[in-house]
Amino acid sequence: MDYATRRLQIISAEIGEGAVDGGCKYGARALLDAGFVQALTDAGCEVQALAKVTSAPLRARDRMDTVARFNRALAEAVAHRVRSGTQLLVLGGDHSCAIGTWSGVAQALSPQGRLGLIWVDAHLDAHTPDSSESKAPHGMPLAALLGHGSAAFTGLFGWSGKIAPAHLVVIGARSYESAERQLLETLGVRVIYMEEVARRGFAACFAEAQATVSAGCAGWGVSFDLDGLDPDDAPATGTPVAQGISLAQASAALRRCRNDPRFVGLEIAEYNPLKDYGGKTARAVQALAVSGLGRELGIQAGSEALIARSL
Ligand SMILES: [Mn+2]
Repeated sequence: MDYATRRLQIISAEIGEGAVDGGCKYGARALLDAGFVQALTDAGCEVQALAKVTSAPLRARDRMDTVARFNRALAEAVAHRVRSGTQLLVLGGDHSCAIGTWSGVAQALSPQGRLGLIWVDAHLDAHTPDSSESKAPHGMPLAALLGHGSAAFTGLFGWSGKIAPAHLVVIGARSYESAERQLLETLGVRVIYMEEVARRGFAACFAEAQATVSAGCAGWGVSFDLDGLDPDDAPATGTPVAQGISLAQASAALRRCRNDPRFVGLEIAEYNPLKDYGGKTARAVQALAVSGLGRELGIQAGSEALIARSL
């Protein structure tokens, strides 16, 4: 399957219940209202359809249950679209949506092989309900995708371990608890902590990650938590952490996704429009999406101009 030549489908993952502050639920809608589709169209994408999955209000349900139900629906929507050969952009939503996004992709790819994933994040998101103090599900999606934690998160489509540790690379981590680090170390996941990113540059780290996750997999994707970026470039995220990846470096590196026939999709999570005074973070999201998914050939000149314009 050559995903890079296919049309692009955008799925809005409208969930905020996975976080302490629920503002990310409105992230996708705010981005689309601000001309996101036009920016992608200008970058040569043929945007085919816009789907939306929305979490049910909490009311009587507990948070874990609301997040699990939402992710089952999201995973079905994602799997359906990946099977049809389309490339995906999932707009969060708090990062608990990654459970549904990548379970759906893994399920759709499973007849051909495994899924590879690059996880850009300030956090490790590798908590289980036992290790998490806050109990917030957006701190758990990576553990869930690796098969650890609540069965309602790990067991979508009746199987667990949607991502094998060898097919995962985490980049940018700088705020985490020891139980999370221990879980990932025990599993042998390659984590490129922020010190290493600062030393080597994001481009080199991303290139290494791309080589790792695309080796021996049927397709690969990127889950980009905006808090991986420096708060100077993306202040309006669920949980900002200082000393992050610069937007310029991230945008440049994401261009490596273009024209890779096995790049199945990009997820961008944790945009909180309620904190986005002036729209700076929305422009950052747009720059990342255009960088990763833009279609034009003769990339260098064209995309530099596009990115400059969208900043
Ligand atoms: Mn995250």
